[in-house]
This record gives sequence, structure tokens and C-alpha cells, in this order.
Amino acid sequence: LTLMRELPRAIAEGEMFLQYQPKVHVRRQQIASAEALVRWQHPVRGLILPGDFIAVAEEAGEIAALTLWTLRKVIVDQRVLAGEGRDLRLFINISGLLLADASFVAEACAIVRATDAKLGFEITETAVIRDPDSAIRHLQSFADIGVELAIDDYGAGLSSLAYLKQLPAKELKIDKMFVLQLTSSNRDPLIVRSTIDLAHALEMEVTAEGVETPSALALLSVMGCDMVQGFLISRPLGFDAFRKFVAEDG
Ligand code: G
Ligand code: G
Ligand code: NA
Ligand code: MN
Repeated sequence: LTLMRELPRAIAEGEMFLQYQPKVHVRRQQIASAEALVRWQHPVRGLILPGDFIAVAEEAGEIAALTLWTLRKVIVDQRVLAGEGRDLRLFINISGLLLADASFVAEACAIVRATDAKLGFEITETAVIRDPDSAIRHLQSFADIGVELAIDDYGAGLSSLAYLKQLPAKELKIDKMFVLQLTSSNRDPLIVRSTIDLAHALEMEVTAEGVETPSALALLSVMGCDMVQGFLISRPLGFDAFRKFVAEDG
């Protein structure tokens, strides 16, 4: 309850900050893009992770404000990277509630149209299920202005093949629950391989999340997984550390 009351102040007074976690292209061995993850540096409670405040922000009616703040910040950071010759696409996470919020969509579209920054949105299919027609229409309007869409946490929630077929997404991210024990489980490799094949048949690129070990990376490479993300490559990094990481990436 208190976190809920504190959110507007936290957003306004700069207590939120972003970390970036790279996604690496397996064959090219190069950074393909990165995901922005929001954190709350609370003056009393210390660092709060999104698992503890995104749902609160949704309930408090603050998720649109938080996401627009994130979008603006990511655009600034993307322009800095582009200015340094590293024109990487930066992805932000979009809560499902916002796909039904026409005023959020209009404002976000206006912000995106006003910049050349390469941007992407990560969305879960569960997000789309609330009101599929309007969600798909809104996602299409983002795709039309150059925002790449990635389906997040695939396999973990309500992964409907009907929506997968209709969404204008270029990338499918396999949830880390299938990747963390990839090389010690009997079933996970079967699920991951068939998901990679399905995504490729639908002409989507596949990212595996939660890649923590060289053996998982090696198996994903054999399976034809396009991109990997996880602690093996990098933890989420503050912007300055992320810039250094990018600069060292040949
Ligand atoms: O690092 P990690 O604890 O940050 O992320 C936990 C979850 O929080 C992930 O599922 C991620 O998608 C989500 N998340 C991180 N940043 C944001 C954000 O800005 N908006 C939304 N809706 N979710 C976010
Ligand atoms: O749902 P969302 O996929 O966007 O979640 C990202 C979350 O996963 C963040 O909390 C991030 O810190 C975490 N994460 C990223 N890479 C790894 C990893 O290799 N292992 C584990 N256990 N968590 C990871
Ligand atoms: Na995500
Ligand atoms: Mn995810």
C-alpha cells in the first residue's frame, strides 16, 4: 500500500533507473540488441526489482506513466549509443494493460514518431488475451512506425498459437524456465528445439533467455537458436557499464 502511494513521487523524483541486458547473436557472436529493465532505488528500502512494483504500478494506475518515462529514457540512451557508432535496438517491456489503453498507445506512438531511435517492445501473449482485437491493432500500429515486437516469456503463460500466428512479431523469446536446466533435463531440450523450429517456420527469430552455462549455449547453437540472453553473456548493467560492454564487443 505504501509503495503504491510512493510511486508517483518516485517516478517524478528520479528514483527509477534502467539496466540493460544484451541479447547476443549466436552465429555472428555480436550484440544484437538489448532489453531495458526498470529498477527502483528507494531512499529507505533500497533497491526494488520490478517483480515487486510492476503489479503495484498497474494497480495504482501508474504503469502508463512509468512506461512512458522508460520509453523516453531509452530513446535518450539509444541516441547516445548511436552517436558512438553503436546503433543497437533497445527493447522495453510493455505491460498487457497498456495494450488496451488507447491514450497510452497514442502518446507512445507520438513519442516514437518524433525520434529516429531503433526501438522494440517485449510483450507477453497473456497480455494480448485480455482484448485480442484491440491489442493486435495497437501492436500493428507500433510495428507500422518501426517498433520491432518480441514475444516475451514464450511457453510460460498462456501461449496461444492462434495469437502467435496473428501478432506482427519478429522475435520470440523462449522463457528461461525451459533454458535454465536445458542440459540436465529430458524434456526441456525437446520443448526448446520444437519451439525454435516453430518460430522459424513462422519466420521469426528466436532468443533463449536464462542462458547461464557454456553447455546450454552450445546446445542452443546446435539447435539453431538465433540469439541468447542470460548471465553467461551479461547480467543487466547500468547504462555506463552497458556502454563499456558494447564498446568492447568488437
Ligand atoms: O530483472 P528482472 O527482475 O528485472 O525483471 C523481472 C520482470 O520485470 C521481467 O518479467 C520484466 O519483463 C519485467 N519488467 C522489467 N522492466 C519492466 C518495465 O519497464 N515494464 C514492465 N511492464 N515490466 C518490466
Ligand atoms: O520476463 P522478463 O524475461 O523480461 O525477465 C527478465 C528477468 O530474468 C530479469 O529479472 C533478469 O534479471 C532475469 N534474468 C536474466 N538473465 C537471467 C539468467 O541467465 N538466469 C536467471 N536466473 N535469470 C535471468
Ligand atoms: Na522482457
Ligand atoms: Mn522474459
